[in-house]
Amino acid sequence: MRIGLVGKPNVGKSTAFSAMTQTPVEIANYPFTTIEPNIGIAWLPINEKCACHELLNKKNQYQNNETVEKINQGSLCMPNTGICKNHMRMIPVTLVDVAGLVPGAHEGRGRGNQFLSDLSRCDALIQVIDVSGSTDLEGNPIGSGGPNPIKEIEFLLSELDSWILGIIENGWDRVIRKAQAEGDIAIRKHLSEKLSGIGARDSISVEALNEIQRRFPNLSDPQSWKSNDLLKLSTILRELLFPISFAGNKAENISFDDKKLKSEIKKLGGKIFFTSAEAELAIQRAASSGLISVIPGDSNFKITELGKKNLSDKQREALGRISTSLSMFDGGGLIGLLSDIVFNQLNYIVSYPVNDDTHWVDADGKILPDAILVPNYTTAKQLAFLVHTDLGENFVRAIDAKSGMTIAADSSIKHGSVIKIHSSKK
Ligand SMILES: Nc1nc2c(ncn2[C@@H]2O[C@H](COP(=O)(O)OP(=O)(O)OP(=O)(O)O)[C@@H](O)[C@H]2O)c(=O)[nH]1
Ligand SMILES: [Mg+2]
Repeated sequence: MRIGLVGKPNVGKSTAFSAMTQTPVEIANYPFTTIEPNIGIAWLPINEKCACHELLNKKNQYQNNETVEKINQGSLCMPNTGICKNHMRMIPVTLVDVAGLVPGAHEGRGRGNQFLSDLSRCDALIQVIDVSGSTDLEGNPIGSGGPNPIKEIEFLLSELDSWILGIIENGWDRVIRKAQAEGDIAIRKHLSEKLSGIGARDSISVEALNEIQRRFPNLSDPQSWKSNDLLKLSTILRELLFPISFAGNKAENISFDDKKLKSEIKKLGGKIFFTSAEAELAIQRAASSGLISVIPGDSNFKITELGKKNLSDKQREALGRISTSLSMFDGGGLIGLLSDIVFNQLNYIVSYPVNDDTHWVDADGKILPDAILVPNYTTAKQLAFLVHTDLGENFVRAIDAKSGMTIAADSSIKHGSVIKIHSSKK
């Protein structure tokens, strides 16, 4: 899973990146602080209790004090990557924080749109917008009175469309000549080839060509399309390739009507979460220093023993104020937004492959070592391929370890399922 952070310069993309990945990066109050992309891992809590909670209940039915001892640690998992604490299992999501984009980037303004290729292979985008009005459309600090964030959204979407248009327009005349001999298949091939460079799935060209026909039933045959028709196709491709959500950042100083903004963004087909990346970063830094403990996506914190010894009254007060300001926003801030994208919008689910469906362990006895993100409706056999090609090729059947039921090769697996895959190869 790969999510790109985009937006005009100086809105807080890198601050959001740093808060979510706990990686220090350059942050400053002027445009184009970031030039080379920052790439890092955000740990996203699964949106339901980890499977180890059910395992614990199962064990408690049959066992005694030894298990109770482990309850205190709040987890039974031995993850290969990430952690599980209080039955909250974290999964990795790659974040890409790119350079700011200004209107006219596709014509080479600002940093141009070279960097957009850094967004290749992203499954979705988060556009960070400035809802405090403290920057102009090019990211220059202006104190207050900045443009309506809807303008930021409109220009960014149109720059993305122009970027995709540039990709598919390249070689279009040649393809049209080819299509006169070979038919529309030449167009499909051209689109697939061009778009594979930015990580598009093979079926994208067919999906987009079907969609353009549905939206514009009177549009001429592709062979006579002009640039403005190709732009319509680019918009559809952008929507298919890069579903986009919005972080209304600097929200502690919001200077626009939040309800109006929400409904305007809804009309554009998106969803906004109000955030304060700077506040989240401050909380995160205090947590990384061991002074406080926080639950991801929660604005509350607890002062640790170390914090009790080292935090001054002033620092405690400041953290308290920050936490209160974060509690004003619905939806769990940046992690809430990430969770919404992964689980609600992209509709991914989590599965725990194991080697032993009684004890839910791998070959080395590690409990629930892997929690993997897969698209909803992934079949048991597809899951086997994702775990290992060998397992997919020699697939016999899968067992749902929670229910003990067999899952047929082409049946979908469920969110939170613990799966043992039987293969014909020993
Ligand atoms: N008030 C306020 N300021 C913020 C917030 N998030 C970031 N900032 C500030 O906004 C400025 C820009 O932050 P960056 O994270 O560097 O912005 P960016 O979008 O990555 O900027 P470029 O890399 O130049 O495109 C910095 O001064 C941050 O401290 C926020 O939630 N509230
Ligand atoms: Mg930046």
